[in-house]
Amino acid sequence: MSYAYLFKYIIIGDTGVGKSCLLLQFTDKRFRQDHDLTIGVEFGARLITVEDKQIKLQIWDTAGQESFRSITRSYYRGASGALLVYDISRRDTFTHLARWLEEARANANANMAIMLIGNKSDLERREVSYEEGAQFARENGLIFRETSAKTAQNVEEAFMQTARKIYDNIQSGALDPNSESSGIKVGMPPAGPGQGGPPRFDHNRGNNCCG
Ligand SMILES: Nc1nc2c(ncn2[C@@H]2O[C@H](COP(=O)(O)OP(=O)(O)OP(=O)(O)O)[C@@H](O)[C@H]2O)c(=O)[nH]1
Ligand SMILES: [Mg+2]
Repeated sequence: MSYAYLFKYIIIGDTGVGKSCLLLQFTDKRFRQDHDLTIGVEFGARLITVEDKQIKLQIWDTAGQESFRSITRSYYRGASGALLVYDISRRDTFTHLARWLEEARANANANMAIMLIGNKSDLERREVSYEEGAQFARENGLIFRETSAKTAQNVEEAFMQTARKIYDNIQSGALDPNSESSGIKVGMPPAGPGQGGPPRFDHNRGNNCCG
C-alpha cells in the first residue's frame, strides 16, 4: 500500500500502564484483560489519513520493566513521535514521568513530538487528577489526553493528534522529513528496513506524457 509519509512512533512508560493495550486498541480495536508483559519491544502498524494524505504509522511498543531499559533505549533514535503513558490510578507511574522525559530527551531527536497519555480513564479509583496531567504537559511542552484502552475513549485521537503535530511540523519547515534522524520516510520505501533514499513519489506506470 502506498503512502505519502511513514512516521515512526515509540510508546514508553512504566510497566502495566497499558501501552500494549493502547496499541492493540488502535491497530485491532480489541482490549486484553490480562497483563501480557512485553519482553523487549513489540511492533504494530496502521495506515491513517491526515489532510487527504495517507500516512503509515510504524509503532514500537516498548517494555516498561526496568530490566529492559537498555534494549528499549535504542529505539528512541529515529522516532518522530512518542506516546508517554502513565496510569491515572497509580500515582507512582505519574511521578516517574520526569525520568521518562529525561530519557526521551537524551536519546531521541530534538524535534520528536511527545504526547502525554493518562490511561485507564474508565477507572473510578483515580490517584492522579486530569488537571495534574494537563499541568505536567503544559510545563513540559507536551500534548495531553486521557485515554481508555478498555473503552477506546480518545485512543484514536491520541495517535492522530501526534501525527497531525508531526505533519504540521513538516509543513511549517520545522521538521525536515528527508533528514535521517527525523523518524520519517517519504513515499514508498524500497523493500527491507532501514534503507536510505526512498523515492519521493510512487512511480506512475502509465505514460501521461504530452497528452
Ligand atoms: N481498566 C483498564 N485497564 C487497562 C487499560 N489499559 C490497560 N489495562 C490493563 O492494564 C494491564 C496492563 O496492560 P498492558 O498493556 O499489558 O501494560 P504495558 O504498559 O504494556 O506493560 P509492559 O509491557 O509490562 O510495559 C492489563 O491487565 C490491561 O488489561 C485501560 O484503559 N483501562
Ligand atoms: Mg506491554
